Amino acid sequence: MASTSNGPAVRRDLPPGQRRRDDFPRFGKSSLPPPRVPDDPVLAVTGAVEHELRLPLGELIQGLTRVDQIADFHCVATWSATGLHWSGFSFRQFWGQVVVPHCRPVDDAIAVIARGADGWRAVIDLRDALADDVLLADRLDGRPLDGTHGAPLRYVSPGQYGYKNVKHLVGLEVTRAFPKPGLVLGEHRRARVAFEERDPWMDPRPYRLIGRALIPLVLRLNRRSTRT
Ligand SMILES: Nc1nc2c(c(=O)[nH]1)N[C@H]1C(S)=C(S)[C@@H](COP(=O)(O)O)O[C@H]1N2
Ligand SMILES: [Mo]
Repeated sequence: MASTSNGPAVRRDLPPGQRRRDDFPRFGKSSLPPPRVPDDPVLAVTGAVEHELRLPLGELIQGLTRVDQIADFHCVATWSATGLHWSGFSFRQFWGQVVVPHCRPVDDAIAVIARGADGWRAVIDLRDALADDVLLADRLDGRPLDGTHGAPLRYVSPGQYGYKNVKHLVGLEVTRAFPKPGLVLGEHRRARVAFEERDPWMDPRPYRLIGRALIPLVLRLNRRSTRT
């Protein structure tokens, strides 16, 4: 989209099939309130590794470099929130400085299964996990993450659809195989926004229509579950 001299300074196109929202609503499958954050939150690294690790978040962030990043967020149901300011730690640095030396993943590891405290899970191809812009984020827009957006720690991968951006992150399970995705609104192995990899089987066009139709219901369920 070309900008005119009087128009906004920055005007970018969204990825295919996406529509901008002005807000950043709580979304996702969960119609339950956000999970309670324990006093001493821990991230567990398990699976195809020599040594499993349970890492208190306070320790995890020691020795890692804080990274601030502005990124857009794209839900597979076609809404996008733009210009979110995340702060946290590079997943690649975490992998290289913590997971590889301390856990020793098997040579043929291909993915990690990221789990949220609410039972959400996403399988993440290591090629995507090790991209430049993937963060373990603990802050959003200048404040600690709240229950709405994934306290205390969130996996943030702007190049992939929202469903790979696991909130309330509690576990990373290293794996040698990619589990078979579900048949109905399943999880794409890569879920790259730029290639519109919404679903492992379904064409993106019908998927867009289904996603759009579901947005009001999912918003309503999420709103109801966060009302106090
Ligand atoms: N733990 C957890 N992570 C999750 C979800 C969830 O329900 N639980 N929903 C996913 C989906 S489908 C989307 S679009 C985003 C929504 O993030 P938001 O609630 O911060 O907008 O979180 C993703 N990560
Ligand atoms: Mo989503």
